[in-house]
Amino acid sequence: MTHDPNCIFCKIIAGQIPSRKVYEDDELYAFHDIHPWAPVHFLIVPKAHIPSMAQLTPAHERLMGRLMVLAPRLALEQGCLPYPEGGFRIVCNTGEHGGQEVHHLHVHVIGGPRPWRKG
Ligand code: DGP
Repeated sequence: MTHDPNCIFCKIIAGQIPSRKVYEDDELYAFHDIHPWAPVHFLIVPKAHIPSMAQLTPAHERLMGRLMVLAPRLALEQGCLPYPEGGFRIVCNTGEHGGQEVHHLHVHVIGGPRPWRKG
């Protein structure tokens, strides 16, 4: 599995930097965002170091499908109320113009009662 020793999220996945884990399996890791925008705010990342969505290829379809199917399950477990009264927002910042700060592909899952700080 690809790993970048200088990547902060690779270090979190490897346990070299502490995180508040939400979920883990052999391919995916989820943890609470250090600067939450809303009552529920966690990140889901592939364990493999993929810099952003811009590097995805058809070989990643199954992995990204798993990530997207996992998101609503974890959102409910983390306290988001069910659809349609509750729900959540998915954000995947990509590249400089997309506002991406950490260059390890991650999906923000954001929810809880509004208003939120951002969005
Ligand atoms: P962005 O690249 O802009 O999509 O956002 C990166 C997010 O990662 C940002 O909301 C803050 C979060 N983050 C950055 N460093 C750490 C860290 O060391 N631990 C945790 N839990 N979150 C982090």
